Amino acid sequence: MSGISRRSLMAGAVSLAVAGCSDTDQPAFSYKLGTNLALSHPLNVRIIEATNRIRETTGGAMSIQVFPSSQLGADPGMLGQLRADAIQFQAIAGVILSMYTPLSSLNGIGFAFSSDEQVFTAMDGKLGALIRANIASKGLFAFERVFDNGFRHITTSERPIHEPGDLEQLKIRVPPGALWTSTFRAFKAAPTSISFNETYSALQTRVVDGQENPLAVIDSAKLYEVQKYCCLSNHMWDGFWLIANAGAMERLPSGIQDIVKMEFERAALEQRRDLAALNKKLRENLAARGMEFNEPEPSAFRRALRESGFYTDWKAQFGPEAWAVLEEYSGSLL
Ligand code: X2X
Repeated sequence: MSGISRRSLMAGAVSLAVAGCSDTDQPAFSYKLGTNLALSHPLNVRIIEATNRIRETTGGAMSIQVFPSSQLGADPGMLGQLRADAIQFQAIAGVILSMYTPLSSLNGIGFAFSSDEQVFTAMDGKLGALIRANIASKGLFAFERVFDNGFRHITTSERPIHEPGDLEQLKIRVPPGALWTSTFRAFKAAPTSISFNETYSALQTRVVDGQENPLAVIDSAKLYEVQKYCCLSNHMWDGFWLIANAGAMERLPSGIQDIVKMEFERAALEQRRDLAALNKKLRENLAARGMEFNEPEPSAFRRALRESGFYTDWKAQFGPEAWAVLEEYSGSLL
C-alpha cells in the first residue's frame, strides 16, 4: 500500500460511488466470503469489521457478505466455488489449500517454528512471498498478510498424550491435506481426514478419539465439550490465507481494490494481535471448562518425525529450493 494515501483511495471510491450508485442503490459489487470458523473467532470478527469499513469507504459500491461456520460447505467444496466465481473470497488454511497449491503447506512442517515472531517474520518475508507466488500461479489471488490460525495442540477424549508412543494407533481427526496425514502417520497414529464442519460430531460420536487444533479453535468451536485432555504439543503452525478469485479481483476498479487490500491487511494485523492476547488466557479458560493440560517434551516428538524419514520425504516433495527458504527461517530441520 506504500505511496497511496487513504485520502486518495477514498476520493477515488467516492467519485466512483457517486458516478455509479449511492448508498441507497444496489451495490455495484456484491461479493461473498466463506470461512469454516465460528462467528466468534477473531478471524471472522476482524474480517466482518473490515467488510463494514469497505462498504462505508466505497460509499456502498462494494458489499461483501461473510458466511462463517462452513455455511457454504466444507473447505474443499468452498474452494471449488471460489474457483468457479460462485463465491469471491475464502479464508482457508494453508495446509488445506495445499491440495491445490502444494507450497502452501511448507509452513506446516512439524516443529519448524517455535514462536509467533519467528512465524510472522517468515510469512511476511520470503516464505510467505514464495507461497503467494505459488497461489498466484494457480490463478488465485492471496492477500498479502496471512491471518493467524496458530500453533496446533492435540486433544483427546480417553487418555492424555505425554510422549509420541501415546499416539500409537490413536484414531485422530486431521483436516484434509496430505501433510496432516503424513505427520500423524509418522507418529504411528491412525489419522482420518475430516472437514472441520464434521469434526465436533465425529468426536462426539467417537468416530475418532482425538483431534488437533490451536486453542482459539478448540474454544470457539466448543471442542472442549467433547474432548477432555489437551497436550500442548505445538507440533505445527498454520495460518489462514484470505484468497480471492483472480477475475473477481480484476473486475474491481483499482480504487476499490486498494481499499479492499488495505482493510484486509489491517484486519489480519489486528487479528494476529487478538490471537496473541487470547492465547495468554485460553489455557485457563479451557481448564475452567474441565480440560486437563500437559506440556510434553517437544524434542521426543521431533525425534519421532526425524527418525521416520518425515523431513527427508517432505524436502524431496517440496524440492531443495523451497525447502531452503523454509530453513532460512526455521534453521536446519534434517
Ligand atoms: O479444520 C481445522 O482444523 C482448522 C479450522 O484448523 C483449519 O481450517 C485447518
